[in-house]
Amino acid sequence: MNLEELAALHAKSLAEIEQAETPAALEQIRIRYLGRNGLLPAVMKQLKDVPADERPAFGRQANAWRQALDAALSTRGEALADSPAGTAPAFDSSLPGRWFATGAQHPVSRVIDEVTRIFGRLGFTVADGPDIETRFNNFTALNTAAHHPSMDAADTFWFDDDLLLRTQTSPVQIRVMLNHQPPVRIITPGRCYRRDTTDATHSANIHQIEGLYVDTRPVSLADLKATLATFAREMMGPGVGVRFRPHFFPFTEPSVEVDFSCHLCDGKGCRVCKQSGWIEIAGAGMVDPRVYRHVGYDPEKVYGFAFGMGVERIAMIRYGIADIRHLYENDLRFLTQFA
Ligand code: 2U9
Repeated sequence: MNLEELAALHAKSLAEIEQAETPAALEQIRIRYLGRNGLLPAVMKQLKDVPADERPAFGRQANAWRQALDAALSTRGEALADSPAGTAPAFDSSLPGRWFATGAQHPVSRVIDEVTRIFGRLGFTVADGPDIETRFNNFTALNTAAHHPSMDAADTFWFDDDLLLRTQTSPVQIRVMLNHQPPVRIITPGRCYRRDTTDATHSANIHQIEGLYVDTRPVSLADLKATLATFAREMMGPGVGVRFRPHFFPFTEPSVEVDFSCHLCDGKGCRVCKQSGWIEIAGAGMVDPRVYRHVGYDPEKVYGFAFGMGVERIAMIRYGIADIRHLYENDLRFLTQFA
């Protein structure tokens, strides 16, 4: 082979590469020229037969060819990979689909799901009811005094004298007791409405989870405490502390407020627990006998406890959210953090 023939082979090989239609065809060309038994190694082997005065030029030309082959193969290879014809087969219906992470569960839904799961294991089923309620279900049956300030138009959204947007989910439990005999063991997650002015910790629209257990066998405050302590451990881990402080609610007697030890400082005191080491999580108590009378239960024959907690509050504590408004502004940069 002489220099001219080598130049011709060089040009032909580049033209073939340029015309290759698929990655497979390109690979065939690569093997033909650069493979172990390819033309370029064959040319290199002939180098010793080239007349001595032509040899350096021939060697340089052969090396230039190798570099040109490498460059042309990689350029054409990239071009074919980018083009649809290069990704044969274009669509393989036997491959599993790709999962696109397009969203995340809302922190409020996450808390509701988790609390529901925990109480589900303790035998509680979920009950729900309408957002628009009657004065009786929302206030009267819950032993709210006739002119209690919470019924004021400044605090509650009224439609007329009787209908309102429920201010808590307790009316759901009233409905269940009106329609079912004990035992009743339910939790009621749902939306509630209050005429609150919105700020970092208040919103006119919040979610609550309330629970109710009523039975004909004795149910005591000790059962309530054990149930909420179990809930605390399931929610926060085995090391959490739980304390009960006496309180007053119209619908329970006796009543307590329930605190969990602060999970951020382990009870030592920090900004979140306002240096107290404790975070208020729920209210609870033994169902007031007057509530039983309103739903037709005999207060001498039934025993029960109830509790309630605010979902947004728990979500904020749990996920370190400083402002309740973040939960309702639908900013995906915020919401997708909770994937
Ligand atoms: C019936 C009888 C009693 C539900 C209860 C609380 C205590 C309570 C608040 C917690 C934070 C509401 O979101 S919050 O502001 N709730 O403190 N709720 S006992 O008691 C009931 C419910 C239904 C028939």
